[in-house]
Amino acid sequence: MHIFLGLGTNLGDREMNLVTARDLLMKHDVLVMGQSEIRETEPLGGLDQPKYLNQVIECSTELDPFALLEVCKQVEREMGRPVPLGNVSFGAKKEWASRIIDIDILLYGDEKIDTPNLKIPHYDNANRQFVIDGIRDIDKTAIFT
Ligand code: PH2
Ligand code: MG
Ligand code: MG
Repeated sequence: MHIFLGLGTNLGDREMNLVTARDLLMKHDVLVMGQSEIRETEPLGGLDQPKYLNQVIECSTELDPFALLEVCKQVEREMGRPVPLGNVSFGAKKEWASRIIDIDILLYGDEKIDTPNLKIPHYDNANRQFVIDGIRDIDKTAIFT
């Protein structure tokens, strides 16, 4: 399946965190085929945090969406991101702590999934300029709804 993932980091060596995330995804059956420019962005929601580096990557994988979500979380853990306690709802701002790495599934082919733990497309794609610009770096024809 042809997928787009969003990478975000605002702690530590941010450039290196993006490299490490791409390398680890490749080790977990996610083939990285293309990458957007890297953008430095203000934290969403006006939070008092360091600035982020954001990048979109284009990948190919045989993993189904739920297995892919587990791989994203696995790579986040391998890079040392603490696992949140309990259930965190989408867009809950208290979830938005600074992070070494965040890997979000932005698009999974044309699939639409709406479950409590996984929403595809990502619920906030159309509101995040760094996501729109990142996908457009790779696919000039992308349309956001
Ligand atoms: N991700 C968040 C919260 N805030 N801000 C920026 N600039 N970039 C992000 O990737 C980001 C954020 C939640 O995942
Ligand atoms: Mg995110
Ligand atoms: Mg995330």
